Amino acid sequence: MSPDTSDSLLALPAEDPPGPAERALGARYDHALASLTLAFQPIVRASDHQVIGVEALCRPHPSFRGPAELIAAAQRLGAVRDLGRRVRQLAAAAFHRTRERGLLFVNLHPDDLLDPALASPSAPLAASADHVVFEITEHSPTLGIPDLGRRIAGLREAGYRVAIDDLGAGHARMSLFRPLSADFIKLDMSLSRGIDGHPVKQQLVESIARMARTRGIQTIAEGIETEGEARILAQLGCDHLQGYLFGRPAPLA
Ligand code: G
Ligand code: MN
Repeated sequence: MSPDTSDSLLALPAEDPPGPAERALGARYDHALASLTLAFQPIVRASDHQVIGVEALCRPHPSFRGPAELIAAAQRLGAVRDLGRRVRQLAAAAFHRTRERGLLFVNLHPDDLLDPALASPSAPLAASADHVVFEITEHSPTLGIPDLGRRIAGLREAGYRVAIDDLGAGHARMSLFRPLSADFIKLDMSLSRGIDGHPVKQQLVESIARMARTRGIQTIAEGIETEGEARILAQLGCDHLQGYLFGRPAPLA
């Protein structure tokens, strides 16, 4: 594993020599990175449930409990960009098989936005940029990214589309709206959950969907598990839906 250098948001301070625990984590992490796979979850149009694309999700080796734990390890090891590059390489390798299903949504860590390789013309996804949507999460580290608006504009100039991920999650601050021109907004599953019996969530989602539409931004509601949630979200003006009701994340057939 080659640690990230330079202006990473998350790299360990250089004066921290790796102890035994760090080295063990590093070995476990290296193995998980080498055996990393992706699962793909469909995103469907709200009006007729036609698949418009798939989201690529990390599926690490079982020595990590899930993507969040793998990302936390990468952060501790100062290797977040390595992980992001690996994910985009795997996504690119799967592209010819996801293409028939429309757009390919790929999650970025805030630190990936500082990686010069991200928007490079020789990046693995560059040739398919017009089918790729990068999901940018609203987690608070995003606040620390210099020139966030310019970096997002650079991705769009390189042909990618951009989604704001997890809007409405606990950590969300709506801060990404400020500099942003996005193509999609993804509403966190906490907004979808039980929305058919929750008038306040309905009002919130309806006003977000309306605001997005007037700006030419499409909305995707996440975490749909019931027909009732799907029906009301379509009525409230969400363009697309994602969740177990339509398909769990799964390897490509
Ligand atoms: O942060 P992001 O929205 O990319 O996270 C997606 C995560 O949500 C994945 O780990 C995926 O397995 C999970 N997920 C996807 N659909 C559903 C759903 O309908 N219900 C629940 N509980 N989790 C879901
Ligand atoms: Mn996502």
